[in-house]
Amino acid sequence: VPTTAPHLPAELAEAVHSARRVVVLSGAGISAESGVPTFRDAQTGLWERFSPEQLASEDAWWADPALVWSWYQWRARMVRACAPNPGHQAVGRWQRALAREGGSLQVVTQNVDDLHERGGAEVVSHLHGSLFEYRCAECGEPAEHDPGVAGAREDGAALAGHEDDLEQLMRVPPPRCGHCQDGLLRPGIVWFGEMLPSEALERAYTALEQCDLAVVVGTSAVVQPAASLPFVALGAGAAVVEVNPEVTEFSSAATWHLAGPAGTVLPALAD
Ligand code: BJW
Repeated sequence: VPTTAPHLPAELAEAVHSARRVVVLSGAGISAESGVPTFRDAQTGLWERFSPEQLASEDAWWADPALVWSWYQWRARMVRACAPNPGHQAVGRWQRALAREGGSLQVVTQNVDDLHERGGAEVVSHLHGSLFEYRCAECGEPAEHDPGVAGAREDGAALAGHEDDLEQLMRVPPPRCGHCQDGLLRPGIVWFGEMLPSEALERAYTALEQCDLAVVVGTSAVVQPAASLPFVALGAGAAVVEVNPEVTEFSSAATWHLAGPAGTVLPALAD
């Protein structure tokens, strides 16, 4: 994996230079260099250590709300302790530069962290929700305050040694909804088998249909419907550059594949 800025092919450099409407479609890999685990990477991926069936579906929630709640609280604490990396920051700089020139850069992310925002970029679409938003599992009302902090241990570090062992995870029952006073609050995450928020998906389709360059970064491109979005850009005649140290399901269709980490390659594209 190269750690020095890549030399961009001349045609790609020209496409980047002339692009006025850019979309960055990101996945977990853009946050990997911040210390946030991806899902499917060998050894370090969350799904290597935890079972998605036990944690990331509605069935899992109803089977054991305290386990699912506590696992997401651990994830939220872990993300809070991480900082945006040069990849997130490059996206923010590129967005501001294009806006100054009358263009636009729209960020569509599958990530449930807030590192794009903390890296200085506005996000038009969080396709899979957020670790920091909650709603009632019964009445659907969003929680007004982040209930994760109250009653939860702030010392994420104390749990760090046990994070790969659900038996050791300190179980905190989910709080009740302040609106209906009955249902339990659940994480505002899109689990397997759930529909994506329709506005977020519509904004993503619109952005990709209208862009002249899409950058697909840090995603294995296996989870639908997000994995189909790069094809929307290609179908609309846009060039699509993939940034990923590994070859993915999408690589053979990409206009360019830049094999390197986001924190090195995105600054080379943005600056
Ligand atoms: C770097 C890097 C560096 C590393 N720089 N890069 C068959 C059966 C059942 C269901 C389905 C089925 N076929 C399709 C489905 C539907 C299902 C699906 O797609 N499943 C597939 C896995 C097969 N999709 C859904 O269920 C979606 N809903 C839906 O379709 O509704 C309609 C429907 C309903 C009922 C039935 C069927 C359809 C919802 C999907 C929600 C996904 N949610 C998750 C979990 C969120 C919870 C949580 O955070 O805990 O979202 S899954 C997980 O994967 C997470 C991610 O957003 C998502 C994508 O992962 P991502 O970002 O690509 O990460 P990785 O780890 O896969 O890849 C990281 C990449 O980074 C790698 O390529 C690395 O190389 C790279 N990398 N370091 C750059 N430094």
